[in-house]
Amino acid sequence: MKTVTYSVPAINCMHCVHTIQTEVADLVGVQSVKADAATKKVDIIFGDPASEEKIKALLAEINYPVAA
Ligand SMILES: [Cu+2]
Repeated sequence: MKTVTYSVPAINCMHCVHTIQTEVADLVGVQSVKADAATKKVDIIFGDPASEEKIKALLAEINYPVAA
């Protein structure tokens, strides 16, 4: 298992939090996802077959791209 924290500036309300948590949790291999509207950060715990590339691609796809 791997833990990552991403900065996602587009998070600004509980709806964003809910969307991100629901979508990322659907990725196979993701064990936990916690988004925070105050800090605009997303904590994710995952293992195979999920990967940082897949998670970042998904976040970009749903219009919550990870800050570089
Ligand atoms: Cu929102």
